[in-house]
Amino acid sequence: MDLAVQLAGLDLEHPVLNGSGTFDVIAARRAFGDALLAEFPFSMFVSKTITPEPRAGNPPPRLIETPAGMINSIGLPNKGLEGFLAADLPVLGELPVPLCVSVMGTSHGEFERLVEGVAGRDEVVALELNISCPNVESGLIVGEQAPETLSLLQALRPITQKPLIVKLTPNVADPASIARAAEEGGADAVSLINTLKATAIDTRTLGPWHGAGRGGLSGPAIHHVALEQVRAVAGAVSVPVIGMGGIESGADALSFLAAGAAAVAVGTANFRDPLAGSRIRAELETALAEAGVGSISDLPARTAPSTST
Ligand code: RRO
Repeated sequence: MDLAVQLAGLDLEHPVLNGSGTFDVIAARRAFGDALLAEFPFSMFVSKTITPEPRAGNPPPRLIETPAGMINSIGLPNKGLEGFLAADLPVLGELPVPLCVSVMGTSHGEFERLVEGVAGRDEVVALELNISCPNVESGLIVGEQAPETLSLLQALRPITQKPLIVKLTPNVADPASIARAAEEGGADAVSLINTLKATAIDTRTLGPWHGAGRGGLSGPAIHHVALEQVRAVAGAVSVPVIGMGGIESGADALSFLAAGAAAVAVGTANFRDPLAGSRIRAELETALAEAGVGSISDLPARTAPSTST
């Protein structure tokens, strides 16, 4: 079956991407060698989020497994913009699929610097704006406020014609209102969900498990929350939606497509099996055939969006 999709003007071989920060492609390349490139699990690679300056990330412990999921508190360790451009981009640019670079700033100025630094590079076909960070000027978390989201997009949209994909947080009452603000500001696509705020307690110390005190829950535990948010957002905007949250199988991926997503991203499953994306893509083909769907273009994201929220 032809699984090709068009996403924000990009032609992708199939609809399975990775969630930002869930697949260390440089380590995977070391482990799997060129076999990884010959059968790359994703149709576009989304980088770990980068910030303007280098960051060490949060103190350990950073991860805990939970029933059907995990809570991470990684804290954005990265080399910073200059380090990323010098050390990581040349390696990511050799991948056999288009590259989307994920960025996060704490002010319009920081975001502008990141978008200017990344968007001009030929290796980069799209940018993901991770808006889960507090704005240092207003103190508000950008992605939790529609006006903040709109004004950020209005500042960034003139800088590049490359697709801007806004990564939405699930930690709001009405994600569709944030998605609409992103669309109004000129976003080309939205992706959701990021992790749900979560806490684990270390019952030996009675304090928080994570070094940073709390984290974000991902994995199958959040799958149906994500599906509901994707359904609501896909019904509220005309731009394509990338759905993610606990995808473990082709049937899970198909559920997101049926809920209105144009593409899906595999996240937590990559930690257990770096080739999960390839398996899920193969299973998606079978699941589509079993559902009697002859072509991916027959799915809801390609028809008029519904107005229900
Ligand atoms: O690095 C992290 O701790 C992190 C990020 Br930037 C994010 O967007 N979502 C998440 O669950 N963890």
